[in-house]
Amino acid sequence: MCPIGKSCGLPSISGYSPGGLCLTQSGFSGNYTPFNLDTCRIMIAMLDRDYTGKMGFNEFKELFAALNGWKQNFMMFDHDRSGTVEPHEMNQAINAMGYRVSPNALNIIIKRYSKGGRICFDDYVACCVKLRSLTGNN
Ligand SMILES: [Ca+2]
Repeated sequence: MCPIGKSCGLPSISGYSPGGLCLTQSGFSGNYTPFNLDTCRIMIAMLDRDYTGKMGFNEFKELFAALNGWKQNFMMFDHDRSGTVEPHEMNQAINAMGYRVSPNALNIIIKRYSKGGRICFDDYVACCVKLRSLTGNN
């Protein structure tokens, strides 16, 4: 099964998990909303160092490890278990990842990634990818 989604056209990676794994299907993200294609594209762009537009198995493993970390982080800071991270929770999460951002930068991040003041896991991951690329922590 394709790790990204049926419509992405990428080759499938089979045997990685029972029944395959698809980032756009629920399951990986648990109770949270499955990834949308935009987030998937951002994730692929982050790891596609040879610019082939495809994700190799090692790149996929790296993404999988990063996602697990972000998911644990997300769940840890979603104190009220709302399935979303609110601005004050986001501040703690960003600090925990080792980033120091100004209040102004935090406001911009929240404006960019939240919907109605709440950040869902999907957008949280997109934000993590962005922070990672901005800080050159690739
Ligand atoms: Ca919350």
